[in-house]
This record gives sequence, structure tokens and C-alpha cells, in this order.
Amino acid sequence: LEPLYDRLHEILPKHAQDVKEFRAAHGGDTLGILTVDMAYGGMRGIKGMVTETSVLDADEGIRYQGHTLMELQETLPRGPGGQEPLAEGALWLLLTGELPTQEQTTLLSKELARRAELPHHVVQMINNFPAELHPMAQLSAATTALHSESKFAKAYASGVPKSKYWELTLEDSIDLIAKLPVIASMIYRNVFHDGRTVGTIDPDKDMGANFASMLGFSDEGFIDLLRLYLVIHADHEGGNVSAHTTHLVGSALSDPYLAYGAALNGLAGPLHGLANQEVLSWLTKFKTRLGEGDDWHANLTKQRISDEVWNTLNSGQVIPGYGHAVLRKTDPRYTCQRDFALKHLPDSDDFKLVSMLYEVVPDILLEHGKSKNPWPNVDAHSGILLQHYGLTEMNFYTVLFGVSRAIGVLPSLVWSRSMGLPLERPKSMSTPGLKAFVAAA
Ligand code: NMX
Ligand code: MLT
Repeated sequence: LEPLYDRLHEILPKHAQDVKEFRAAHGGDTLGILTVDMAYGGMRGIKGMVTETSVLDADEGIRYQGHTLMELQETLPRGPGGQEPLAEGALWLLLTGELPTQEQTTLLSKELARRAELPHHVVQMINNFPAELHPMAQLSAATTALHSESKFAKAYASGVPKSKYWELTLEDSIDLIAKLPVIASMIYRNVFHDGRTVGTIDPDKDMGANFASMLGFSDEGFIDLLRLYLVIHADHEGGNVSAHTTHLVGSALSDPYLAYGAALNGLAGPLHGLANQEVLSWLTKFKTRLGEGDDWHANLTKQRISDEVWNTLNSGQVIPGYGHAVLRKTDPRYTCQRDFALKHLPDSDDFKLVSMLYEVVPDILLEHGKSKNPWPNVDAHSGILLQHYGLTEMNFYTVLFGVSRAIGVLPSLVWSRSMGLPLERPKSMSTPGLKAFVAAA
């Protein structure tokens, strides 16, 4: 990985110096006002942390190091014969802020393949999990158990200087990103295919192709979908639950395995990453109510969709895959996947259903009057694409999100350690304290 280290040794210290000077000049400037509602309201809108890898615009969506996803679909290196960008390219970009060459991307592919092996105790642990244990709980437990491999933790214990933290964080991060597809595939094969292993890692292939093969899929369309999936789910600035958890736990100098294990537990929540499973579950129940077997689409009308959506809302549940804490327009990650579907599965009944929901749900959410954003997010679309290629086990969907999210939040951890960011410890207040504060103001 020498070329990556060389670039990072040039980029990160310079950036840390730039931040130092910026803080010296503007450290006392204000970033806005804080209201009582913000303190009670999940800290929405508070500009309270720094994340260098990506920034989310409410209308335009995510930019990785300044690049929109659509730009990245054009500019990042692609896999052989494929049309979608490679995750390794996104990883290089998120780490360095620079678009990688094909050679740099291939270097990362080979390095990830080389580092993929799991320690025996983690293999044993995964094989001992009961099949009923949710795949996300398995993924987070196995990730945490990889703590045994942490170079950061070992070096910290032996008194390594702070200036070396980012290098050790990088080492662990690349190791973890390399191992996650293997863990995920083992979980998939154990839970859904009696533990029968299939493909192994080919050092001449990219992460998406190897991951697909270990899951048991060889279709070129699926491989390209997985590549796209890994890229678009990787990063969503710093405030989302999984990124923020990685940052928070990492700020205690817990190593990347411990920090990301914690993040996965947040990703497993239904308002965050589990929403992709929830969407499929919602769609499946709706289809069952529409008709037996494959007959459901004959009875699909906008009125039936509207009734189902209202039933869900009136029973006090959310419409999974719709709404967002920051976005106020259709998530470009939804649009990327819609474009993929238009290209590869335009006649799919499931795609038609998801498209009809897109036409019906926003108006209903507006009429319902609660959600600040009536538009679909990333999770509204991913499930039906996976279904199309035969990855039908919806309980597994958030695991794919978990493999991808590491590609964004771990580079962010590297940047944080390179800047020497401190322990995260915001001030909390009690209600009597807030009342007294407001009265005295
Ligand atoms: N269906 C019904 N009600 C909704 C929805 C929705 N899709 N989205 C928001 N609301 C409600 C929300 O529950 C809240 O109600 P209450 O005041 O009774 O608590 C109200 O609208 C205001 O919420 P917002 O401020 O618009 O949204 P917030 O920032 O609190 O939450 C989500 C954002 C994403 C958690 C929320 O939109 C949601 O629950 N969506 C469905 C679940 C989902 O798709 N999550 C995936 C997000 C993306 N990801 O991968 O992480
Ligand atoms: C994400 O990708 O993390 C979700 O869209 C949630 C968020 O950004 O808050």
C-alpha cells in the first residue's frame, strides 16, 4: 500500500496544519444559534462536528469529497466489462480526496483480497451463531471480535505517539474493509444455505466481484449492482447514526473494529439501515394482500396503494424508505438505483410497484402533514433490485449496507485521527436546567 501511504503522508499533515491555522484565525466564530427544540429534537440542524469525507446537501444529496454520485458513476474506474464504479475507487477518493487512477484502484483491490482472511476464532464464532440470530447482530459481534487483530490497540498499549494514530487507524480500517465481505458471506451462507461455501477470493478481481462470488452469485448484472450498491451506501456525512457512532466511539480511541461494531448496531435500527429490510417486508405484505402468488400485479392500482399507505400511517407506523432527517428532495441514491432498474429490469413487476409508490406516497405524506420530507430515500429501492437477481432474503439486506458503510466511515476515522480530534463529549442539560437557563437569559 506504499503509494496510498505516500499520498496520505503528503495530504493529511498538510490538512491538519491548515485546520490548525483556520482554528487559530476563526476558532471563536459562531456557527449558528442553538434552540431548546434542537436539544430535544435529536440535535437536527446543529453544526456540531467535522467530517471531511462527505457533505450532504438537503436538496442535491451527498457529495463524496466534493463529487456527486452521478459524477462518480462517470469518473471512478469500473470493473472489467461492467458499467458501474468500483468501491475501491470510492475508498481511495474518500481517503485521499483525489479521484484514483485505474492502477491505484487495482492496487486497493489486490490489497483488500490479500487482507481478507479471518482469524480462526472469528470463523468459529460465526459458525456457532444460531441461524435465528439476526444477520446484523452476527455482523456486529464478529466485527467487534476482530478487535483481537487491532494494530491500533496493540500500538496504543505500547505507547505509540499520537502522530502515528492515523496510520494505525488506516491499517485496521483497510483490514476491516477487506474482512467484512467474508464475514457477510459466511453469515449469508450459514443462515440461508446450510453453511455451504461457494466462491473464494480471486486476487485479480475487485471487491464487488469477489463479494458476489462468495455470496454465491455469478450473474454479471448482479456483480455490477453490488459494485454500485457498495459505492452509493458508503458515506452520508457525519451526523447519521452509523457515521456518528463510529466517530463517537472512535474518539475514545477505541480501535476501528470496536468503533465500527458499535456503528453496525446503530445501522441495525429500523429508522436507519434496517429500513431496507422493512421496505421489502412492507412490499411483500402488501403484495400478499393484493393477490395470491404472482397474481398480485393484476390487482395493483394507485387506489390500492393509497389505501395501504394510509392504513400504515393510521396504525401509527412510518412508511419505510420515505423521509429523511436532512434531505428535502428525492435521494440521489434512490435515483441511481431507479436508473439501474430502468436499464436492467424495466419490465419487472416489483420495479413497477416501487415506481407507482413513488408517484403516490409523497402526496399522501404531504397530506398526512408530519414528515418534513415526503420523498424516497436510498432504502426505498434497494430491495427490489436484489430480489430481481435472486438475493431474496430480506433479513440480509442491512448486512450489505454494513459492508458498504465501512468504506465511508472508516476513512473518516482516519481523517479524524490525523487532525488529532479529541474525545467527543457534548454538554447535556436536564429540563429543570434548561428552564432555569431560559429564565435567566
Ligand atoms: N412515514 C410516516 N411518518 C414519517 C415518515 C414516514 N416515512 N418520516 C417522518 N415521519 C414522521 C416522523 O415519525 C415524525 O413523527 P412524530 O412527530 O410523530 O414523531 C414526523 O414525521 C417528523 O419527522 P421528520 O422530522 O420529518 O423526520 P426525522 O428527521 O425525525 O426522521 C427518518 C427521519 C428517516 C427517521 C423518518 O423520515 C422515517 O422514520 N422514515 C422511515 C424510515 C426510513 O426510511 N429510514 C431510513 C433512512 C435512511 N437510512 O438508510 O438511514
Ligand atoms: C444514511 O445513509 O446514513 C441515511 O440516509 C441516514 C442519514 O443520513 O441520516
